[in-house]
Amino acid sequence: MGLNLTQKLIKSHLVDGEMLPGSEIGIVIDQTLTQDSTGTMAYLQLEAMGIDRVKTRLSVAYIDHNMLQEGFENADDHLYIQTVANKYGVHFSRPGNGICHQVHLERFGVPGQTLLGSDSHTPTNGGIGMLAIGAGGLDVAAAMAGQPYYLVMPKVVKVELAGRLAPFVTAKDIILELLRRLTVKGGVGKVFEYTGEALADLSVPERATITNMGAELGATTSVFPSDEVTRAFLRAQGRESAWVELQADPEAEYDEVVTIDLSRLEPLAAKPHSPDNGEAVSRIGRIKVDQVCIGSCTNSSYQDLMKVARILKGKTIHPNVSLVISPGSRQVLAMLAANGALADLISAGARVLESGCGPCIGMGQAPATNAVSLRTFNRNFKGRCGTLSAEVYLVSPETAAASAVAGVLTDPRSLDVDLDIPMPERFLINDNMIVPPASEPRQVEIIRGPNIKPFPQNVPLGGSLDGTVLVKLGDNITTDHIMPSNAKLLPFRSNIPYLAQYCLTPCSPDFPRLAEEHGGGIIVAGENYGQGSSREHAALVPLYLGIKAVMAKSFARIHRANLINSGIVPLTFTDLPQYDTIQEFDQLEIEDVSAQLRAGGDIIVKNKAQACTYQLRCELTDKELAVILMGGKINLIKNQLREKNGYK
Ligand code: MIC
Ligand code: SF4
Repeated sequence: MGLNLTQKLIKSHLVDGEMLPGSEIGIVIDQTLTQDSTGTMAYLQLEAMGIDRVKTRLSVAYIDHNMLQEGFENADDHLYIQTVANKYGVHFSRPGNGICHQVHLERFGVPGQTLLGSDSHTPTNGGIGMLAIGAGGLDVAAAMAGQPYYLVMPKVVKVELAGRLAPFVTAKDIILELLRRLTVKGGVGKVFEYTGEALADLSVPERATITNMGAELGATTSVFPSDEVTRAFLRAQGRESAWVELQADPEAEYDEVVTIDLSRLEPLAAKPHSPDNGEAVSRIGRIKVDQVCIGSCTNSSYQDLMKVARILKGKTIHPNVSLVISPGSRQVLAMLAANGALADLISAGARVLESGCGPCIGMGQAPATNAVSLRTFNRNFKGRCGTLSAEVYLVSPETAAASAVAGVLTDPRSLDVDLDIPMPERFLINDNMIVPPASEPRQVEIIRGPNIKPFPQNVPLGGSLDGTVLVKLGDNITTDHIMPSNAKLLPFRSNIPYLAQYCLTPCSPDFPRLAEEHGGGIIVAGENYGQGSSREHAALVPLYLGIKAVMAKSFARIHRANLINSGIVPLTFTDLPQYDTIQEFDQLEIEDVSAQLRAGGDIIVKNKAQACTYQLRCELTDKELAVILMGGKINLIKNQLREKNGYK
């Protein structure tokens, strides 16, 4: 039997377990990336692990999220990350150099290698044939310390791309179509592997748009083969030597197959407030648009922005539209500046920001009250843009640019402009904003400003677990709900006590106060709890507030791992009436919780308020069980190190 590409990539890195879907496997991690909003925690945790130097082939720390420097906080975080990276053997990509995923694709990604990143869009580098997975900061820190990464062997979905895209229909429309069909939880436990005759037509940045937004399916990752298109991209980046050919065996088997006929696609938009809420632009109609944002790790490559510049050249944006452009990397921005396209954007009225995440994570450019904002980004969760009443639509750069001129949502197929932008023979290469690690680590002093606070740590799981249901939530709660991020809160990513005042407030404004009054408690939720970002703050902050367990219909992959890493028990309802009957403020108790978890069967939860019991599940692998019993991964790692070093 032949292997598919995912199996090949896993097999060549497998150090533990068997490649049977659903069973736990451990893989070696070649490369890691962190960004600043998750990075401070990851490096604090790395420091706590007591190693001298990272053990990976390559680790890079990016600064791209917290770029507004309203006070000392973000600058302090940058300095901490720069110095800790320098000391521990990590490359440092300075603020302004670009968004982690885009820069990594340009300058560091290597087909066939594994990449673990403390950001949910790490799969972007699957666009060049990497096995690139997003994880919580602690898992990334453990990988930097040389530990394998453990995950459940995913199912592999073959996505067959047939036919050709019509003019003005784009890679963004392909992934919006997949999301429309499969929903934001359709990819949980799966890897999406792209094949088919259309591959030859898709450039690396287009592939990366698709693998990037595969995160919104809840997928473990997405991957494209490494072929001549990949080789040409790496050659143009001066890195052809990194290229290897990689593809599935001809007789490879897959768990599922999805076929998309590209010739039948038309420009799509994901309507508010979910990336899977896609509909044809032509059907939504010419709604009035107030803001257009172009950029993010999904759609801000050189070719994307060149197309936008072509559409805008010689025109002026509509007087009622604010157009904001955040280029994906300094390479992209420098090339637009060198060839004059930047002048076309500026002349048309674009507000050009520095290279970074910017408005995508609510770092500025919050739209007006009730505004309609079109964005080329990947997430349109309610409130993420910084304005609760705003309506955010996710679209391609072509749709965004056409609409910025017209002032209404516009199908780009109405444009009369040549958008054939070939990939450059040679990108403008300048790595002078990437600081290599120090050769004399001992001389590097780690600088910690007052914003860097210690992270909360749990205690080993006791005999019984009891608590009050502090909140009962519905389906698809995102980590943006659990731990909101915006220009006001992002500066406090190293300050868990401060962030705790905002935990779950978009759903339940009193949640932090209730948690404090009840001395912690239990969260109840519906399907796909914790979808979206990898931020482990969505677990660390509840831990700080005394949350002991989350009971949900189902969990998103990264958030579930983050809960376990923090020693918070993730329990799953086995039937819906259980969820229906449970009420806020019910008193719950799980007797002998450690013994019940060890036994691995149903977990009996007593509802003391309603004098009834429920059977929930907590399917943990052996590794996860060990972490939960120890009260979190840091405790377990410290314990292992203590045993290794022979002291008690
Ligand atoms: C996001 O897009 O939500 C983020 C900000 O990049 C997050 C990371 C974070 O919360 O810091 C992600 O996707 O993991
Ligand atoms: Fe940054 Fe947005 Fe990409 Fe997250 S999704 S890494 S915030 S650009």
